[in-house]
Amino acid sequence: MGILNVTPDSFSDGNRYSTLDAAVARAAAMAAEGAAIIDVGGESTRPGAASVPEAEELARVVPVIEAIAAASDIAISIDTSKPSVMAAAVSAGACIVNDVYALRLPGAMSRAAALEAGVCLMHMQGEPRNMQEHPHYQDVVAEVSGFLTQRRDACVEAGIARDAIAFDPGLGFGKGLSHNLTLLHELAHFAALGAPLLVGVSRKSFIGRILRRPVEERMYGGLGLAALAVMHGARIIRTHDVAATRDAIGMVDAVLQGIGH
Ligand code: 9MG
Repeated sequence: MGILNVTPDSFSDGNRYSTLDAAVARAAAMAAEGAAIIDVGGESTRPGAASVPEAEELARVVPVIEAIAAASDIAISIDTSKPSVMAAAVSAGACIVNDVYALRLPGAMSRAAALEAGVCLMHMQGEPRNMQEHPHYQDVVAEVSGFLTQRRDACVEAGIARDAIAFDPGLGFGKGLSHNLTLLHELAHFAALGAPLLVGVSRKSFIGRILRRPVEERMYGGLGLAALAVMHGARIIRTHDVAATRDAIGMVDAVLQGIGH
């Protein structure tokens, strides 16, 4: 899953028309590098990020999704928590809802059910504005997996097909360093919960903390974790660095498939 952030700071001059062209070109490049899904987001979910008004989020993502869908048949996911953005994105050509709130905002679950889209349910403690202030858990693996399975039950009850749901432990979302490392160590537990497992570590700050690297130097650390994640059963890796990630996980996959045995 290639990350396509459509926020004013993501493309050089922030002008709507050049941003649209640049975003579509970036999506095409990620598809050529081997992405199977393009994850389009118009609201930052970074720690401390403020929310974006609905009209602004719609204006950022809808033209980009329409243009990508017109140019190719790659799967498009919409990274949003707002029901109206989910609906507009699916009308524009998206087929997956990637919601860091796991459809907890009012109306989100019923809207996702009506759209018949695939859904990624992600765990987050708190919200982006404050999630890294005091993350706390008694048992992070049990709490995150309990949350995900409860949200799945609620989704199925609301009419979302069980096999349309993916899980994501939400690395970096309301987690301290030791929580992130424990979740990564225990990924096989999440992979065994009966839903495709999505993992996102690309450029995240806990990589920078361990390796003492600024954001632009975290790719190799992320590749190590992507390989570990696939080794332990992850099916989707959300990344900024598609070509490098394809190669890293392609090798893990070859070993797992027993090629050469
Ligand atoms: C939007 N977004 C940012 N990081 C993410 C992650 O790790 N997983 C998912 N599903 N979405 C994310």
